[in-house]
Amino acid sequence: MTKTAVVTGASSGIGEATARRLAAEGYDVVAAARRRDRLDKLAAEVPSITPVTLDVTSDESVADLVASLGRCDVLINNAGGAFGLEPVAEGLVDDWRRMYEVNVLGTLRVTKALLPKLVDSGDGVLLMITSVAGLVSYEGGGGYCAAKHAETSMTETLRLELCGEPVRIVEIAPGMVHTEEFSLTRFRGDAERAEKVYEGVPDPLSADDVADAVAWCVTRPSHVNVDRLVIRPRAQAAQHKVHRVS
Ligand code: 8X3
Repeated sequence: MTKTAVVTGASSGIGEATARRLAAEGYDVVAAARRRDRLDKLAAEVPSITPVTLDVTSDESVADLVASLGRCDVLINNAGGAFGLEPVAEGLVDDWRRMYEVNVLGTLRVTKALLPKLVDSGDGVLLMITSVAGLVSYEGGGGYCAAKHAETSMTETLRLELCGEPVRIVEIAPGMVHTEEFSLTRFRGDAERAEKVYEGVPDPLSADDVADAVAWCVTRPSHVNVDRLVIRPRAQAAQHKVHRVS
């Protein structure tokens, strides 16, 4: 029996890399995201990937995802993002609302909807892609750090509440990952500002590095729960300690 893995936010970055990697590991992968054109391209390239249009902020869209699934053995809650880098004193309520909608409430919505299938699988894995922003706060991180802290807390709570059920609850908290869109989204399309984040950093993590960690976590034996895996580039010893070369 081939296991099914659902990956949210699979149209780019960590989500796309994870969908590809889990397909390579032998899963039937449901790649879910809003941008269907990108998912269709991905599915055309990788036969075991099925595209599903998903907006995690919509109850209806999440219900459609569930209805499209036969089974779900693995759920990768990856959809999310950062909007803005203003200090709290200048925080934009709309940005914060979006960050809560996508990162926190979107994750809640998808988790609630798929938990019964994960339990029914008899050996489920629910994996949250959070962030080091869920563990520490940094200037300008305001709404993103708050949202990611909420996701981290949700993960810890789920692990307690599901103790005794056949579902592992795993968190991967990445540090600096250079993807095509994360910083571009945060800076509202300002490519120069986005690239500065990674300037001079010898080797930030790539989306594939995180996908590799995901694959390792989900392929451990069923009794092994990797509670939290913090993954950073060697050049980033801590949030504010980043080695850069000029
Ligand atoms: C992204 C990592 O450091 O920009 O989740 O918050 S950071």
